[in-house]
Amino acid sequence: MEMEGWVSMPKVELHAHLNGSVRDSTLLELARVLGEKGVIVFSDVEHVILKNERSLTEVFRLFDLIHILTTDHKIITRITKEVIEDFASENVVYLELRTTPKKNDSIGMSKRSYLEAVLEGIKAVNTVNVAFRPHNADVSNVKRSSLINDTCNGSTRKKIYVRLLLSIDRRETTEAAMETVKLALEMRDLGVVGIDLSGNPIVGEWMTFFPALKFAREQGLYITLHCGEVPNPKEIRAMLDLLPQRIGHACCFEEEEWKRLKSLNIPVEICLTSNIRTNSVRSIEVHHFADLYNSKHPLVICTDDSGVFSTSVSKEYNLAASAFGRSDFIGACNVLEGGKFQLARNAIEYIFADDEVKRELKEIFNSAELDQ
Ligand code: 6MZ
Repeated sequence: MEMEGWVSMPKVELHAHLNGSVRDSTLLELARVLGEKGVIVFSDVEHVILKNERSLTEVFRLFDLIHILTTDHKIITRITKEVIEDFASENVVYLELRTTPKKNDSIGMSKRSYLEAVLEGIKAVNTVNVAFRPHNADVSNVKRSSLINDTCNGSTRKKIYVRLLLSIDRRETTEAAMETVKLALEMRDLGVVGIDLSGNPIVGEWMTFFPALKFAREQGLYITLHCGEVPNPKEIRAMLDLLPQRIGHACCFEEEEWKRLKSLNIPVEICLTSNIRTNSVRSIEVHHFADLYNSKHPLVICTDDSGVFSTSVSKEYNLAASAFGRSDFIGACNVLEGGKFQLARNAIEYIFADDEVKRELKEIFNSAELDQ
């Protein structure tokens, strides 16, 4: 299938970090402004933003820079709006966007006010209709009847479902992690559905985050964990024992952990470009996507950080289809099996939303397929 085919196909994105999905043009604009204010030296950061190849360590250094650029509430609102519009423009019809609520006393930012700025960004989206509140929260806010397009004032507009996951950064303390979980619980009616554990995988101890994650799980929040982005068998086993509803990456699993993952049938968020660029996986030829796909393990193709890795969901599908479709490949698999849309459609089962949303998404896929 050509690239346009992947772009026009409806898609579900379940692993996207807000600050990793910012357009380069926006980052450069923000850097220029801070350069003029003398906060940073623009020429020093320009090449860092535009660089393509990055090790995992460099990626986390880049995040520190991005966080300086996106510090205030207004900018958080702006990037949220842009990121959602960018995903919608390539026909993502359901997006779970994750972000780490940040506290910054010097500018009067609390985790709550950070999240409120994100919610403002969702409301500011104007190229597409956004359904972000769970159905049972406020029915009037959600246009339930329509498929991919909503008719608004006589004109037809696209629609995207957005749900939020709050990330705990591995640099955080137990108390900070717990604060994030409590915030998620308070903001459930506003589209916050779950908790993610992310951040530099070589930083922090599992036991620091465990109390907050356990509490989140007990309270019925969905959980997804960055798991095995670097080798750490003990942590991987502890993570699987928590029975998260999904995990991200699963790059550095040994035989034992594979068996456990497969027996638990936990869906894996696969981020091909990210894994290759950061060297978590040596090359696409040995990527575990093929093994998981061939053993029919639940998986979903995602971007991770579309800005940082200059990718898109469509590009990730294209990469999977072209790389794993090659017959000379050890782990060859036909990503188009079951029809062009099947792999993307499978992701509906793993979303953190109710059956009503799943039903609507299936209809969106069906009608798009009929239009082919
Ligand atoms: C682990 C990652 C990540 O939350 O500020 N993040 N964590 N592994 C990855 N693989 C490359 N990519 C992104 O978005 C940026 C934050 O997401 C996490 C990191 O904690 C990063 O600081 P937010 O919106």
